[in-house]
Amino acid sequence: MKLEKAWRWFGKSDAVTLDHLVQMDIEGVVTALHHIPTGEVWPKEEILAVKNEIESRGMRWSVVESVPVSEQIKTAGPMRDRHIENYRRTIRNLGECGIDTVCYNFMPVLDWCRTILDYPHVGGGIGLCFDYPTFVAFDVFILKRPGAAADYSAEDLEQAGKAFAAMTPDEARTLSYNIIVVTQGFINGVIDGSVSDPEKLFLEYISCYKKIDRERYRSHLKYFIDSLIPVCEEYDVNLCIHPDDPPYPILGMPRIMGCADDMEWLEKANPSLRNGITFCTGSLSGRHDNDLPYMAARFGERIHFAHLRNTRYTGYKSFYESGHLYGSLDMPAIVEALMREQRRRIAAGRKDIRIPVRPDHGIRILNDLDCDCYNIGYPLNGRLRGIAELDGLMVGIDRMLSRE
Ligand code: DNO
Repeated sequence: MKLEKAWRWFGKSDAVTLDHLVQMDIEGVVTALHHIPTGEVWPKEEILAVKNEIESRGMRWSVVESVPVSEQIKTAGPMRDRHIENYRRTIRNLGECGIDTVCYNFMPVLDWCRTILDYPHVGGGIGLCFDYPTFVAFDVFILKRPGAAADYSAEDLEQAGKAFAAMTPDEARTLSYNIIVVTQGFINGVIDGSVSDPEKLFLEYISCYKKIDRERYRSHLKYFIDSLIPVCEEYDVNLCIHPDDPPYPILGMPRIMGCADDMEWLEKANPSLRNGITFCTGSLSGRHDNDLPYMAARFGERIHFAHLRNTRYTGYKSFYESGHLYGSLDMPAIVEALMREQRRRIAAGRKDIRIPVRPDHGIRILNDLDCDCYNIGYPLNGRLRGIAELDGLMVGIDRMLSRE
């Protein structure tokens, strides 16, 4: 048995249609009701409409990515309990419609973060990159976050100074807009293209974290999880947290889901297997000391969904996205660990043996380069190449395991 081949679909506005997914042999669709504002309940009729569209083509709505967690919940603001109650109602509605896996993240203000969106690959492809000195330059010299310089070493600041000096004013503006808006808007980020001064609003959001350190932030995550797990248990829904990307604190705010210690904390915080993990290899690879095959095996029982992609390290805390199979990560060892976990679940008689995997991001190649119709990081050909590579890998590992 292989892991379920899944694909992120952004709904009716996506240039890659559900019919395309059928042609690509996709089994599971990963999607969300992107039009519902964060904090509000997802109505059952709307969930069912999307589910029926997917099922009428012989696929399943395999994972919700994501039901976004509001800043009120993350910062324990005055609307926290109301938003959590709405989240519980959404889980209940999803469960009643037979949708059993919900991905979320608990990253403050920003979701994923990339500094270069057109990193050149051999032969003309382009992909995404996180360059740490460029990121520090954004924080200290462009955004000018109060107190930012104190968060970095002299060496970091020197490198950032050089990166900033090499930028034109236009490049600096684009960098900031890419980080705050372009990479966030289409995934229900807190700031979309409609505001007149995104940097000002961004700084306001960041300032809400002034008094929230790592321990306090963990307590906010625990409060959220403890409020949801009883509903997840009752309605058979697996909740799975997406790791921080990159997996360490940025912009002076805590990030608490980036390594094995954090996952151990999660497990202890609420031992229910409904309290699960989205195993995102690309995000976790941002810490060079993360041993991903070990983590996939160690936390396997609560991994309900995986994002597979590779990266190559270019320097201290810096990397570029190198496609799916090849790069600094040992992808065969990671996939083997997940497939062994699936076999363990079958042997143990567990019901949730499906582990959907989606090709995460992709390099823009071939005619991806001719159109701007795809969301940043989500081109058609690059991801299709990724799922094809991963599928071949799974066929080989399945054969190997069945001979043991
Ligand atoms: C970026 C994605 C993330 C992810 C969320 C999950 O491409 O991997 O935006 O969907 O963090 O909540």
